[in-house]
Amino acid sequence: MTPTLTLYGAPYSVYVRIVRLVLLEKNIDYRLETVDIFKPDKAVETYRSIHPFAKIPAINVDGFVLYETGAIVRYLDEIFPEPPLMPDTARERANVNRILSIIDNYAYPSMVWGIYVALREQGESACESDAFNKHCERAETVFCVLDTALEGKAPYLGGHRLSLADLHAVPVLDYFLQTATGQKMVAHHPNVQNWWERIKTQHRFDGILSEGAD
Ligand SMILES: N[C@@H](CCC(=O)N[C@@H](CS)C(=O)NCC(=O)O)C(=O)O
Repeated sequence: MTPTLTLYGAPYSVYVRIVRLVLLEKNIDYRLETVDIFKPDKAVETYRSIHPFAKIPAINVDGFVLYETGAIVRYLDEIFPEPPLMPDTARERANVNRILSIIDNYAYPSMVWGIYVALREQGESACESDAFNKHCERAETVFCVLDTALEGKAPYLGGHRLSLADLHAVPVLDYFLQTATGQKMVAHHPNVQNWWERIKTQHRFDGILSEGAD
C-alpha cells in the first residue's frame, strides 16, 4: 500500500522545493501542510514539536516524522526506489553526497541569502559590502566545483542520470540565476550553464520552482 505522506513547509522555500522535486520525480502523492516559518504564529509554535529547530521542511510518512532535507531525500529514495536518484557505484554516491553538502554549506547561504536576498532587500547597494563580495567568491567556487563535476560526458551532476545532486542544486540556482550577479557568473561556467538549460527543459520543474516565489 502506498504510504500517506505529509510535507510541512511553504512553497517558496528552497529546501521544501528540493523535497517536492524528489516526490515529483518519483510520482508520489502528498499533502503539503503549510508552515510559513517566516511568519511566526501559533502554527509555527506547534510545529516545534515536529522540528525542534523550527525549520522547513519536515515530513510524516505513515506516522514516521523526519526533518533535515538530506535525511528526507535519502529516505524517500529508499522507500520509493523508482526512479533511483542515487547512482550505482560507491564513488558516484560519495560524489552525490559531496555535492549535497556543498549546496547546504556553501551554495545556499551565499547564493540565496548572501546574494539573492541581499539584493532583493537592499538593492544594488548590497554589492558594496565586503560580506557581499565574500559571498560572490563563495558562489564562484561553487560554480567551479559544479563545472568540474559536469566535465566530460556527464550530463548530470551525479553522472549519467538525474540524481539527488541535481535536485538539491536546482532550487538554489533557480533563485541565484534570477539575479544579474548569478547570470554574469554562470556565463563563465559553460558546463553549468548548459546543464541548467538542459535540466530546465527536460524535466517538469516549473510549477514547483515558480509557485510561491513572491
Ligand atoms: N538544515 C535544514 C535547513 C532548512 C532551512 O534552512 N530551511 C529554511 C527555509 S528554505 C528555513 O526553515 N528557515 C527558517 C529560519 O532559518 O529561521 C534542512 O536541511 O532541512
